[in-house]
Amino acid sequence: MTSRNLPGPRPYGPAAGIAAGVLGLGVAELIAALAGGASPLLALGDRVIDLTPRWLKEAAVATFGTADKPILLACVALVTLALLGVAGALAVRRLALGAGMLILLGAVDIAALLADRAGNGTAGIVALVVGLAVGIGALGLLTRPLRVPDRAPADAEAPEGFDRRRFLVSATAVAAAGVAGGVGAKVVTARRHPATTVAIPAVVSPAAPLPAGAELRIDGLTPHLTPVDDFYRIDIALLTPRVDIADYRLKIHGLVDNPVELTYEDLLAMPLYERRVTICCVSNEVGGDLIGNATWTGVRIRDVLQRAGLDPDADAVKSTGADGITIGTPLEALTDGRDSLLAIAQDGEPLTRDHGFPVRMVVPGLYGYVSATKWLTDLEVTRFADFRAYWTDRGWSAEGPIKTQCRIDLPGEEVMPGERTVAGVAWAQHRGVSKVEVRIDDGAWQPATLAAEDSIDTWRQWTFRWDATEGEHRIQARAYDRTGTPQTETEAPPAPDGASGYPTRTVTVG
Ligand SMILES: Nc1nc2c(c(=O)[nH]1)N[C@H]1C(S)=C(S)[C@@H](COP(=O)(O)O)O[C@H]1N2
Ligand SMILES: [Mo]
Repeated sequence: MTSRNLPGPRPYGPAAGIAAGVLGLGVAELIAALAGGASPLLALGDRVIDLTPRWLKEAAVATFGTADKPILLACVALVTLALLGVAGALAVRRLALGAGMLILLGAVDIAALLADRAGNGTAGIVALVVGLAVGIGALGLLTRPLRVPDRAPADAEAPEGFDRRRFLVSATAVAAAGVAGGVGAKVVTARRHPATTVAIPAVVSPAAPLPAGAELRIDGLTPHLTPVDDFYRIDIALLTPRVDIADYRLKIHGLVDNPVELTYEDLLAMPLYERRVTICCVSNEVGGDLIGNATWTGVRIRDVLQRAGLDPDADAVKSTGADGITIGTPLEALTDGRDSLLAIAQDGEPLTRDHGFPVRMVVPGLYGYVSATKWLTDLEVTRFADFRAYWTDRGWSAEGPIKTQCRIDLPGEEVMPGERTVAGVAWAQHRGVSKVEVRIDDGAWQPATLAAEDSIDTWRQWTFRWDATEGEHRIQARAYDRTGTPQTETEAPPAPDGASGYPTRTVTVG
């Protein structure tokens, strides 16, 4: 009494598994959102990010750039759906097998929630357990009419008397209820964090006017100031954290005389400084674009640290973001007089969520992974010997001064013969760029013309006139910092402390 007369195996089992799983997940997401806990799905994605080995993460960033996160989420979703399908197929044979598979998947997710970086996993776990129970119940009901006797052939997935229409209607309804739960979770989360408008008070120390000639205005050359919308974004947050200004607290503690807790208003009431600083990512390849220059407004970090009073034994600050990241910064870079800021605004507007709203760190001269903490919630004054930061745990250097580098933006890969403009940007934050040289086809190094210097904390545009002759040519550039040291010729990958080598552009002239 089997379905031998039906053509081939039917997707009913997998469909039932996916529908039931989607319902369970939707229920879990909704309850987690209502309880203000971590999202079970995103926790899974976060764990995948944390466990991804360095080489794979670099390859992902290199291949997909900023699209690496949506792609990762899509992969997690696809794998989850596939496993739910397997659970459904198993449930057709025996419900306990399918239920066991769902419990296994739930256990993996619970492990991910237990490791929630922001320590917000408990409510998520409760939500997941409820979702799991609902999912198993739905799996049982959906697969009941499909369950085949033990000795039935393997391809028999729809016994006689199975009402296909009825199954499709109920499976669709179950899956739709799950999707509704997920949408509901999004609505609940958005409601809990209403958009707030913030007025940035007047600054006591505005940025110096941009020197004439710092922006060369050449088509195709990177502009001196990077618009917020074009600013590179690198972080481990699958979903940018939503931090409410009303509940915002910045804790300053550790090796201090008196721990301090500051609200957002407290920060706004302190003297505000406005500075242009170029920040960049240690993952930037030679010639890459994980770098940007902006005007930041904020409180000086040393002013905040002074309010707490520093223990002379301290040599580091461990900062924490609302995404749960920890970042270690040399105390010296925060107190030696450079413009290290707790920024609240970028280009005069409150920070965007992508770039760290409401408060982030900006430290001239250090790669972002050791200094530029977004969604900042905690500053612990400590010693490098006493902690490990998120990326130091993953093989990156504990300290990350920016390496002198430059990039060739122009010309394109194909040009006509004649006088051509070679141009780009060079950076050596907090040392300053003093010289850029260009060589063609391994010839002699020739000086490029530098744009006016904005400050030693910003990059500098440069240009070079090139008499392009027919054929294929190789253009290379190198920058010097103000100590007279040229950038390193030896090629090195981004890990563990920043890429080096000369940027190269091959151009076909003709
Ligand atoms: N909270 C938090 N802050 C963070 C990160 C992060 O993952 N989480 N990434 C850092 C890295 S590696 C860089 S390069 C800069 C990038 O800042 P941006 O995204 O505003 O350009 O932020 C830093 N601050
Ligand atoms: Mo970075």
